[in-house]
Amino acid sequence: MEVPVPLAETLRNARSVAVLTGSGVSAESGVPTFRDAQTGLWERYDPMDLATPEAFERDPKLVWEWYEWRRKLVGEAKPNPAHEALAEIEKRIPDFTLITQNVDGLHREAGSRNVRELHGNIRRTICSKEGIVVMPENFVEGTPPRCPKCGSFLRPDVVWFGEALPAAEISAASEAARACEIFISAGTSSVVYPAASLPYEAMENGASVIEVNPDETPLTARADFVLSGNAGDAIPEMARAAFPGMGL
Ligand code: BV8
Repeated sequence: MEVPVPLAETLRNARSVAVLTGSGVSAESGVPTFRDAQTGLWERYDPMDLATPEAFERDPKLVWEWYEWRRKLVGEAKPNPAHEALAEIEKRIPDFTLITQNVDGLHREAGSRNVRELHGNIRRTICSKEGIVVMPENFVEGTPPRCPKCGSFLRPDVVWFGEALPAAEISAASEAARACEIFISAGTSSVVYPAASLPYEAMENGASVIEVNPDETPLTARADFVLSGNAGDAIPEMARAAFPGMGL
């Protein structure tokens, strides 16, 4: 993959960079993207229908089992070269924010430090009523298990469609988007809001926007640079072009 020289130079000299990642960045770790056809017994379900409070209300057992299946996939997944390259770039940029829509925790596992998880984290479980985190050893048996304090169903600590994003996360993400010189959008279909509005906030404040995606998205026509390829190839290439000494 050819990384344009101006892109490499802009990244090398940048003081502040914000990155938005979507499930395409975890695809090469074996975590299906959000719109991938689900496999196995989940084939007949549309994630958009299951990742909602209404679905949990209607069939808590089904939704809990879907997340258990995804949690197992995530548990077996390892960070891929895209996650690793982003962690390396962060070390070389004075002001770096990694904003992720992914709920798999792989960025932190790869060593990224300043991470904003807009849509929560599938590895954390909360009480569906009080919102407090409940550790697995304290689950009260059941499918879904129940809260040891109030007896309500437990649920994954993720943001469902129709639910508000954690205020601290989205405001920090928006601040980083407005302050950055470079905004990199990688592995996201750029259709889920309010996350998808972040590259436009960056653009409005004069940032250069780089998109990394094998396919076109609504952002592609607006991006200053487009690396049309897999994140696992394109992001390490971009890092090596910007920071030749980087051992990736
Ligand atoms: C909210 C957690 C309001 C759960 C997820 C306008 C403004 C505000 C809201 C809306 C709006 N319009 C519509 C809405 C509602 C809705 C929305 O955006 N709907 C869309 C579908 C139109 N938004 C919401 O409901 C949000 N909440 O706005 O609440 C509110 C306010 C106050 C008070 C109360 C309520 C909540 C959105 C969060 C939903 N939760 N995840 C879970 O994971 O189970 S979102 C879910 O989809 C994933 O987290 C994922 O991040 C997201 C988007 O998917 P992508 O990550 O982009 O993945 P996708 O599969 O779509 O695409 C993968 C991409 O990767 C593709 O482009 C592909 O080409 C590419 N790719 C593939 N392989 C690779 C690759 N790229 C690189 N390398 C590869 N190898």
